[in-house]
Amino acid sequence: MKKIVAMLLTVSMVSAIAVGCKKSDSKKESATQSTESQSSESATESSTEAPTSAEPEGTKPSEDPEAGTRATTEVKDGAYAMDEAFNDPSTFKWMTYTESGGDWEVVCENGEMVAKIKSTGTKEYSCQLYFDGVSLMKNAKYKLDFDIKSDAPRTYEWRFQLNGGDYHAYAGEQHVELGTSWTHVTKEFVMEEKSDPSPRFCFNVGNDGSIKDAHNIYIDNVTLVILDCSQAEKVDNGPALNPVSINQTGYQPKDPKAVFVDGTMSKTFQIVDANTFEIVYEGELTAPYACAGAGSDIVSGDFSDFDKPGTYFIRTSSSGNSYKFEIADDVYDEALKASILMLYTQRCGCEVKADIGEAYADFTHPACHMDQAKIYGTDKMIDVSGGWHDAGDYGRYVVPGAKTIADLFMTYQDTGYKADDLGIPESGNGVPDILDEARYELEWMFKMQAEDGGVYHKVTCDNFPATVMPEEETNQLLVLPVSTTATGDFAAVMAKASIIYKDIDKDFADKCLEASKKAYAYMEANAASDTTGFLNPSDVFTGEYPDAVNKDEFFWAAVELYLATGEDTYLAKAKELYSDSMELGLGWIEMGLYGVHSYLRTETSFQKDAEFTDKLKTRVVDQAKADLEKAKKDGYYNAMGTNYPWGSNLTVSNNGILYNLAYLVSNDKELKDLSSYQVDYIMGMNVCGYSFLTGFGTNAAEHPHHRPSQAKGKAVPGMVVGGPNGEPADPYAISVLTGKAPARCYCDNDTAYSINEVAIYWNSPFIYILAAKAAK
Ligand SMILES: [Ca+2]
Ligand SMILES: [Ca+2]
Ligand SMILES: [Ca+2]
Repeated sequence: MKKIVAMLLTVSMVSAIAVGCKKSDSKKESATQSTESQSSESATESSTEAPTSAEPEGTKPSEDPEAGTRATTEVKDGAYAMDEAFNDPSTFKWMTYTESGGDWEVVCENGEMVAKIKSTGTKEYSCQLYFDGVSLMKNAKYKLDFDIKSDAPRTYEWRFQLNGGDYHAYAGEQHVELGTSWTHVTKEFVMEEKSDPSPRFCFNVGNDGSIKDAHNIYIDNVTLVILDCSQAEKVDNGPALNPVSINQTGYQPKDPKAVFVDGTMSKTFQIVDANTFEIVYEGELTAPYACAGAGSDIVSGDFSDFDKPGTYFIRTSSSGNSYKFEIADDVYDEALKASILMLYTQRCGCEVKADIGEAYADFTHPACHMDQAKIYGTDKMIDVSGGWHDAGDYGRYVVPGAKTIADLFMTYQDTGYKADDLGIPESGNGVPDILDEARYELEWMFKMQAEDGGVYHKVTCDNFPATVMPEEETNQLLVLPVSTTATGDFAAVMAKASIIYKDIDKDFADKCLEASKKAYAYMEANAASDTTGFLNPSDVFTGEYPDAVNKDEFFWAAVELYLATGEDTYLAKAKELYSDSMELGLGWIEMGLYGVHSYLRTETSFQKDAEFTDKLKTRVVDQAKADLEKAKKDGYYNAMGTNYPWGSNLTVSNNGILYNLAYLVSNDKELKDLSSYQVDYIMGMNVCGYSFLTGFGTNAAEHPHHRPSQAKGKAVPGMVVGGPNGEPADPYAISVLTGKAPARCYCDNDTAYSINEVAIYWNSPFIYILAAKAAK
């Protein structure tokens, strides 16, 4: 994943920073995604008002001594929402977006912003200068001013636009004539659409249809002043939070059950029957204690011993009521089914049908991405159809695909979930549908293996598509180079598949084992010399999944091949690669726990080295128990403290897998309960008061960053959104969440891709912990 770094930058750094720096946690994205789908700018301009009035051309008006210091977030008439004088390069915060052949450099020099354009590219926004960090309020009247000139006559475009979705303009002008002497531009406009806390202001100075030669454009004194906000609608930051949080879907009678209250006033709680309003249970709340993630004091209660089926809500003595919830044996059936069907709806290269249920009727689509893909840097075309779309985009990436498959395999192994009636094309074939779903991805992965055994990192177009359904993404598909992380993951997951499918389809299992061995041989020859991992070429902007350490992937592969073949050389290699400093991760960067899990969950006859077995077991149980102490202390049974990374719900679910594994090897019931609480957290027992599973809960995420959901204006059900991100990294989230405590950094907005995207591998660990909780 990549993110924009918000800090003081020197101007020469701007281009590099706009591409971002590596972030070592859960989710891929690149800063360029914030400008993805620029091509859809068919600008329904909603601004009205007077045309640009240009002052007499000539010299730039002399600068106000206060210029550059007046910007404020205050909302009042006369306030400067933007005040950019470019007199101090250390505070320069404009960014660049470049595509389709644009080639340029932007600097802040001599008190001006200078765009040194070498090539204008092919599109008007091939060279885009942009500024994030203002907001526009509905019905407010604004005045924009700036000075501009160019070395060579040309036209340009300026606009305030929606920072996501179709990127349409709120206000702007196209084909504005620009001469070689300074022009002062003044424009008044009223924001007529709903208030937007994070629009983007930009100058598009790429291809204007005429100029091709290198030239410079100079800009200065960019200001935006609120002229009249008497009728303005202030920015809406979402519904008020319910401070009383529970699993909004509910509980099975046997489940542990907890209520958390954000606030310290309440001393007691009651469970109220939602139909009869009868009080059926009364309990005490704890004394207040500090919740680090929420940055506040909370109280909590336990009602694990209340197990009577029905529909209820919790009433607290001074903090109001919780949302309704149910207690029933089958309370998770639909949620579990939907969280698996999410993967079916992500299928690429086949028709997706509505046989799985009415809720999916809007999301059917014909087979997509069927054209041959070009191997990057060559003219060779290959068929790589199939697999799952990764996330909110339509890329297909081996690394997260392998994680998703591995989670489904562990679900099959550890929870006994074997439903064969989900409605997917393979339902009723006698094979558990989660294995059929996993096989759909495995069949695609075979196509991603090169002849030398190495595995291509990903197949995507060169950039993210607009907000369209998958069959409408028709740009050239590119197969990106082999990586050792993809190859290691492939070797591991194929070996594991050969075990899982041995008794289901022997030929398929054999094919998986053969592919695994080929990939493993590639790792033996290449893993040690690869110290950088995969990085995007400069003209590819889709998810990178960068990971410079392949030891954990290699370790996992060695363990799985040992278990698949019984050959001691693989075990020896696994022990050689293992170290106590290897993180027990299930991320996509750290995959070590997959190997540890498989080893600890195999038949004891394979665990020949008792010392090694004990070491792994102890690490897993110790780590889970350390988390248990943290989780009890911090509230919401969450052990993340103040570290809520991008895709924190992945961390929550991965933690839940670790806790359940620790329970399976230790039989410590408290660890099983801790895993169960991670499900409750995702489904509503969190300080945000949101169910992070679309379609389930009174207050569930409804606006995920997910193209089919955005295109249809409703969310595919059963998707886990990324969740709170203590370092918001997209303009919308930065705008509405900056300054909040990490556990509260959530907003249900589809442009907030660093908060509210979805991904196959965010669903898959949730599938595991929900299936483990629901296991009868
Ligand atoms: Ca200046
Ligand atoms: Ca089946
Ligand atoms: Ca790794």
